[in-house]
Amino acid sequence: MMPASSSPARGSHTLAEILSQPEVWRSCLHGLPQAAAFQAMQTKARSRRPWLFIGCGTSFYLAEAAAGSWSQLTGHPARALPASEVLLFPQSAQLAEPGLQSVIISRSGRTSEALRAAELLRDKYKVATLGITCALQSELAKTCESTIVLPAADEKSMVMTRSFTSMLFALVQLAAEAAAVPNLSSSLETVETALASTIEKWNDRVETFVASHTFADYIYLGQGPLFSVAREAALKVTEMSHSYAQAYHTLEFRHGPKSIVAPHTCIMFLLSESGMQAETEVLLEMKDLGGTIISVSDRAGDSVRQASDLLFELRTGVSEPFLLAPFVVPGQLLGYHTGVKKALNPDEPKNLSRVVLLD
Ligand code: F1P
Repeated sequence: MMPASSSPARGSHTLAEILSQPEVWRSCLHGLPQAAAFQAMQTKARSRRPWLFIGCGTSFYLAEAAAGSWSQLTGHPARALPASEVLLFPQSAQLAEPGLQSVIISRSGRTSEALRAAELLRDKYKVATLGITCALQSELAKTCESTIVLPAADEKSMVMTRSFTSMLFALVQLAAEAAAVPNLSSSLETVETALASTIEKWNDRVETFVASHTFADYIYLGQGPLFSVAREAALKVTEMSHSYAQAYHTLEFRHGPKSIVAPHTCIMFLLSESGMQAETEVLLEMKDLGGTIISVSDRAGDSVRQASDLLFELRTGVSEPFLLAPFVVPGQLLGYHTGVKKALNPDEPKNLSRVVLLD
C-alpha cells in the first residue's frame, strides 16, 4: 500500500517498488520450489560442480552476491563475472572448466552482453546455462536451457530494486534447498515479516535523515557477499542522485581510502555476523575520524548502537545468506531520497536506459 504522506517523494513508482519488496518476495518465492526450472536445477545444485554467475550492472552485483552465498550454503565453488569479461576474456573466465554450470542474470532478459555471453557458453563451450529474469517470453529464456522467471518482481522503473532482491533471494533459495538447509521456509517468512513490519518506518527515517544532512562522499562497506550488496547500494545513490559513491571490503577501507573521512562523508556499514567484531572496530575508528555512520545489522551491539548516526536492525536471527536482500533496502532508500532532495526524479535517472542494447 502506498503511504498516506503528502510528500512529493512518495508519488513515484520507484519508491512504491522499493516499499513493495516484502510482499513481492512472498509472491515470488513461495511457489518457486514447484517451478520446473527450479526443480530441474535441484539435482545439479546438489552434485559438486563449479558455478559461474553472470550479469551486467546491478545484475552483476547480484551475480557476485549469489556466488558468495552459493559457496556459503553448498560448499561448492562459485564465482561471478560481468558478461563483458566472459565475452572479451574467455580464457581468464575459464569457460572450459569441466562440469561448469552457468547462471545468466538479467531483469529484462534483453541485455546484449548477457545474451551474447549465454550464446557463447551454449554454442562454443557447451556449458549448461540457467537463466533468471523478471521478463516473460524473454530472449534470455529462448537462449538458456532453462530459466527461472519472476514477473511479479519486474519494475516500471529504470533503476533495479525489487528485481535485484527477488532474483537474489531465488538463487539463495535454490542453494539452500540443494544444501537441505533446515527451516528454509521459516527463514524466508521471518525475513519477509520483519521487513514488512519496519520498511515504512525505515523509509520515514531515511527521508528525515536526508533532509537534515548534506554529504560530499558516499562510502559503502561490507565483507563476504555483503561487499557485493555494498556495491549495489553504492550504485543506487549514483543512479538516483548523481552522487559519487564507492564500495570497499570493510577492513580494506583502512588501507588508504579512509583518508577522505570527514563529517560530510556518509559511511554505510553492512555488518555481517561472521565479521562483526572486526567490522565494528573499523566502524568505531571511522566515527573517531568524524565520519557520519549508517549501520545495517541484524542485531547491533551496544558500541555500534552508540556510534551510529542512523541504525537499521532486523532482529531476525536468520543466517547470513538470508540477510543479503533486506540489507540493501536502506541503501535503496538513501539513494531515492537523496535524489528527491537534489530535485531529481529517480523515476527517470539521467543518462540511463532501462536496457543496454548494443548493435
Ligand atoms: C542490467 C542493467 C541494470 C541497470 C540499467 C541498465 O539490466 O545494467 O543493472 O540498472 O537498468 O541495465 P538487466 O540485464 O538486468 O536487464
